[in-house]
Amino acid sequence: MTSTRIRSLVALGAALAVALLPLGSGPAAQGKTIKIATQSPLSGGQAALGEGIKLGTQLAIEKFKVNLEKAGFKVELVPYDDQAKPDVGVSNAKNIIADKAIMVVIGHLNSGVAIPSSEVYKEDNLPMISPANTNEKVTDRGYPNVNRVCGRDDVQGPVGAEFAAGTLKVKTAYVLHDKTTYGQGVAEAFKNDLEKKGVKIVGFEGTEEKSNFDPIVTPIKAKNPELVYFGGIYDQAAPFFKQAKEKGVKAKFLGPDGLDSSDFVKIGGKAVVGTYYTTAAAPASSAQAKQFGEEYKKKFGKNPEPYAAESYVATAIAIKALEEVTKGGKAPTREALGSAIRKVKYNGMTGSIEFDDKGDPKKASYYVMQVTTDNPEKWSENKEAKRLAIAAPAMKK
Ligand code: ABU
Repeated sequence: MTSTRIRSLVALGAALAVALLPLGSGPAAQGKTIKIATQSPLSGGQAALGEGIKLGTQLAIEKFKVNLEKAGFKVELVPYDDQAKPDVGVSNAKNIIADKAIMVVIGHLNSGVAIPSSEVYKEDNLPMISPANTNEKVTDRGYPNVNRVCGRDDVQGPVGAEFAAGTLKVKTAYVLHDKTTYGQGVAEAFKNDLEKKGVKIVGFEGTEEKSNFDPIVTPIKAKNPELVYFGGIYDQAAPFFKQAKEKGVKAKFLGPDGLDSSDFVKIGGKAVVGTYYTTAAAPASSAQAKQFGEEYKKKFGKNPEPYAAESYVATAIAIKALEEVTKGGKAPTREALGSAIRKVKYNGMTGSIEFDDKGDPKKASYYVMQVTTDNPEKWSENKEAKRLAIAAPAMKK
């Protein structure tokens, strides 16, 4: 056989191989792995919510990766444990941007971790879609790679204040926070709005205490407020409210979405039944959320924690955008994916989502809930007292 004939046969073989690829695939796609990272606390006191972020993402990848696989890509989840610590989140973020197969991060749980970590993602235009970070600074920096599918604390705080003053009709409140970007931020937003509504703030302080709240509870008891608000997360809020109740504080209890976890009652027990909380996580009552809950329980043997559904939605949006930028089997770039994510119009479990120019959903839902049972298995049955859809505030100049 002449060398010309051999070259022709090789060329024909290559052409046939390309022709046999699935529709839409191209040489760039073959064997390429697209990694989707999560960053959330997978260890420590906030692991219940952090694991939900990982598992919600996992479920969405398994459900929606089919088109990317048909195009020749492998799609993989790479979960990172940020331990709810800013320095760990940043260190993980450096490893994440170094892995060029990682195209998007779904995370974090804690705004105080998301904000510095996303400074690192920004260095390489790596898109992040947060399912749960509510502090306004997450998106108010106006970064093109940073998005969230949930609401914001400069709305959530006032939603809580309106409920406290308008519905509970309290006249006095004591406001405590955990000194984090999130906890202090939402507590200030709540307090400022409550004051405007004429409610007297009899105390405002921050604490990092996790177990012995005696020195805090004693003065609160002496001031006898009608409401005690805790801006922080359930692992700290639950023991605080439990001890306050057991030591005779008669106030109503209220907090933000950091309380929204079945671990709140696992830790606080009967003492925290009746507590009110605002949240930006959709309660598991809609038909689609119920179906998600069933699929999640079947796969993982447990109920989804709040923000697992939002993680699923964030991942579905990321995959929709990945399909767009890999059309024709093109290898995706982080920058192209970031632009495509901003353009996605998504309609699913938590409603319709379209991002504004800073990465907030144009409209987000906020809920006021009340804890109805100390059974963690029944967290999804908590009573919905109020539901509001509110437009994202414009970018602050
Ligand atoms: N929004 C709930 C989780 C706390 C945070 O945003 O930091």
